[in-house]
Amino acid sequence: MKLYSNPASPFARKVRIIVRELNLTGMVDEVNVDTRNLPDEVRRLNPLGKIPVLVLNDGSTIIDSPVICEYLNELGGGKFFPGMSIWREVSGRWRALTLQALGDGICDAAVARTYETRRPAEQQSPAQLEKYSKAITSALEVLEHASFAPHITIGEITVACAMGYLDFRLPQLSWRESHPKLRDWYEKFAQYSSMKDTWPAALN
Ligand SMILES: N[C@@H](CCC(=O)N[C@@H](CS)C(=O)NCC(=O)O)C(=O)O
Repeated sequence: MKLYSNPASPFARKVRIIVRELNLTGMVDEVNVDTRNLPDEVRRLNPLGKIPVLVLNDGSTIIDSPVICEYLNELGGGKFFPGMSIWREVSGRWRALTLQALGDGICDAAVARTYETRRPAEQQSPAQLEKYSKAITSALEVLEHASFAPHITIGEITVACAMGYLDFRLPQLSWRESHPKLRDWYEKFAQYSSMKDTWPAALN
């Protein structure tokens, strides 16, 4: 299988963590692409022009990190996507998927904010920048009071990738000071070797 990825992408990082946790590294060839100048090959595979993209050995394509992660979880017999559990909602599937949506939402806002600040200063929209910042700080407030599972789910992985991306692209946010519970949880989570092995970095 071929994974079109980028070392700075928090969405690709989710996939790369699952690959490592499930010992699938020998089956997945990670190909780094420049998201500022996406190759036509990737645009053909994903009409949305985004990574990550996973191409299976039969040539079929899976896009969007939640879908790719769930596919690899099935393939590798993982437990990152809990099954349905009506009576254990807090530790069940909907908690994990909602946490994933929150983490992905932070990344959407942080990535969009990063792209906005790369535009010439006179073209940047202060209202858009404010909107992205507000989404990030509001989501952080919710995460400070969230209950994280003792076992890892896709929710925990996604939130950890979001925090790593904030440290990488928005260090001035200094989120740790005002979110001590989240900080303590994250500092432990960041010790997993799959986290250390996928630390965000610029491509060039
Ligand atoms: N919902 C998508 C988001 C993917 C995404 O936004 N990827 C960014 C890189 S971090 C990208 O490819 N951006 C290229 C662009 O928008 O031009 C997912 O979860 O995979």
